[in-house]
Amino acid sequence: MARKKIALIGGGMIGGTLAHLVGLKELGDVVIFDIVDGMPQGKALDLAESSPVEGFDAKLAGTSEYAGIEGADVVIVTAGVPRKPGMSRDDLLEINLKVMGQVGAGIRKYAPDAFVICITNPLDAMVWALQKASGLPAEKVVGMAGVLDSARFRYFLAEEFGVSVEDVTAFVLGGHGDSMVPLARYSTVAGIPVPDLIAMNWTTKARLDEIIQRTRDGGAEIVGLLKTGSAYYAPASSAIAMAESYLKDKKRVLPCAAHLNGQYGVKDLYVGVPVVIGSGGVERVVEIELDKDEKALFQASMKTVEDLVQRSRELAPDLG
Ligand code: A3D
Repeated sequence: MARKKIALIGGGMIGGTLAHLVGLKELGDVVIFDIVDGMPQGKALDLAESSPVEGFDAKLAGTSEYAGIEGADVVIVTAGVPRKPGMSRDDLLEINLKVMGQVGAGIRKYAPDAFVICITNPLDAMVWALQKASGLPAEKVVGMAGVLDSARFRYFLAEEFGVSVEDVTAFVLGGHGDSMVPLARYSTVAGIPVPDLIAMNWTTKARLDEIIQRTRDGGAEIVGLLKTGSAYYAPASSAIAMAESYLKDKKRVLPCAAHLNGQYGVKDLYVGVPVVIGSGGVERVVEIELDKDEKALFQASMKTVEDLVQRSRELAPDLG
C-alpha cells in the first residue's frame, strides 16, 4: 500500500511541529508549503535527517509551489499570521481571510479529494472561508479548536484531582475564543461526572469556575508567556489526532469546528461540536441536549461566530 501524503500549508511553529509528529507516528510522507524562501525545504531536510535516529520512514519535502501538494490525502492549514501579545484572534481576520483565499484555490486545484483541517485563527471564520474558497464538500473541511480546548480543560482537571490525564475526559462546545463553552457535566474522571466529584469533595464549585476560566484563557496564557507567538505543541498534537482518525478510519468522537446545517439550530456556520471523524471525513455531528444555562452560553458563543462570519462576508464578498 502506498504511503499517505500529508500536506502542511504553513511551515511555521505549528507546521514544523506537525511535520515532526507525522514522522514520529509514521502517518505518511510530508510536504511543507510556505511562502518564505528556503524555510520549508530547510525544515523538511532537518526533519528527514532525524529519521534514521528516530527510526521512521517518510519522505519529507518543502515547497513554495502549490503543485507540490498534488494528490495529498490530508491538508493541514496553519498559513497566516499568529497572535501577538494584546492582539485578539479577531484582529487577524482581514489578513488571514486573504490567505485562506489563496490556500483554498491551491487545494481546489491540487488536492480536491483531501481531508482538510484548518488551524489558522480566527478559527471559526477561517475554516468557513477555507471551505468556501476550496469548494470542497463541507464534511471534508473541518477546524481544529475543540480538541485543544478540551485538552487544556483535561490537563487542568487532572492537575486539580491528582489523577492521570488519560482518565479525564472533557467537553468543550461553541466557538474557539473567549466565548467557548466548557461543559462540566459532560466532563468526567473515569466516567464520574465533574459535578459528582464536587459532591464528593474532590474540588469546589469555585475552583471549577477558576479552571473553566483558565481553559477559556488558555491561548492567551501561552501568548503572554511566549511573547513572540502563540501555542504550537498542543495545537499540533490536537490536529494530528484528527488527521489520524481520518487516515485510520478510527471514528473517534472529537470536538471540532464542523459545518452545521440545522443541527443545534445553526445554519451554514462552522461551530465547535462533537463529531465522528472517519474515512468519510466528518461522518456524524453529535447533537447533545443542553440545559437552559448551557443553551444560553452556546447561543452567546454562536453570536460571536455569526458576527465574525458576517464581517468575513463583508470583507471577502466573493466567498459567498
Ligand atoms: P507561524 O509560526 O507564524 O506560522 C505561520 C506560517 O504561515 C509562517 O511560516 C508564514 O510564512 C506562513 N504563511 C503566511 N502567509 C502564507 C501564505 N499566504 N501561504 C502560505 N503560508 C503562509 O504561526 P503558528 O504556526 O504559530 O500559527 C499558525 C496559525 O495557527 C495562526 O493563525 C495562529 O493564530 C493559529 N493558531 C490556532 C490555534 C487554534 O486553536 C485554532 C492555536 C494556536 C495557533
